[in-house]
Amino acid sequence: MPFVLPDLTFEPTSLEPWLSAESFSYHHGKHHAAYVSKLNAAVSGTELDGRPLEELIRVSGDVNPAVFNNAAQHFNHDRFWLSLSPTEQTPEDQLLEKIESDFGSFETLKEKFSGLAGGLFGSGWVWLMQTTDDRLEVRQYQNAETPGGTDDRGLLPLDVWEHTYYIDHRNDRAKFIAGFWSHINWKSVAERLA
Ligand code: MN3
Repeated sequence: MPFVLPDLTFEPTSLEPWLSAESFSYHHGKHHAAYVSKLNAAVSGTELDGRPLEELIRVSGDVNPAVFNNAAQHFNHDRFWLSLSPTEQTPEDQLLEKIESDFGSFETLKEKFSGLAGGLFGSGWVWLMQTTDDRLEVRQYQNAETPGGTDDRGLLPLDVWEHTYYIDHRNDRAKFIAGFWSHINWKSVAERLA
């Protein structure tokens, strides 16, 4: 079964003015779609055909960049869209308790995450992670690098490639990051907790 581009779970106009329908038409409709079609082309007719996405990420890491980059970006973008919400939410219950115990407060998590997102040089991602020893951490990932296929759990990603924010915010990455906090689907993030 080839991989398919997942539908967005919200109307593409519903996150405006933070991210516009035009930006989703490119970012979801062209960038993410291209990762999926290139991934299918790279595995088609090979021994990797039909393997699960996270397995493809694991086995292709250092040896097959055409598979790794497209598989990892498919994973990253799928989780990113699912982590977005048209309405502002806040973390609750077990997730909030873990944030407060591991960062001190939700505000400290926001500062730390925003700092790493603003400071990432070049293209990449920042993720809120749950490690195998059950600690929450914020990590930077360069380019297509991903927690997908690893033993740590990626809870909340932010895409800080320029293609995410250049249509709506031009070079103002800080403004894009500030708006992220009003558009997070914390219910979906909490479902990824182990
Ligand atoms: Mn992207």
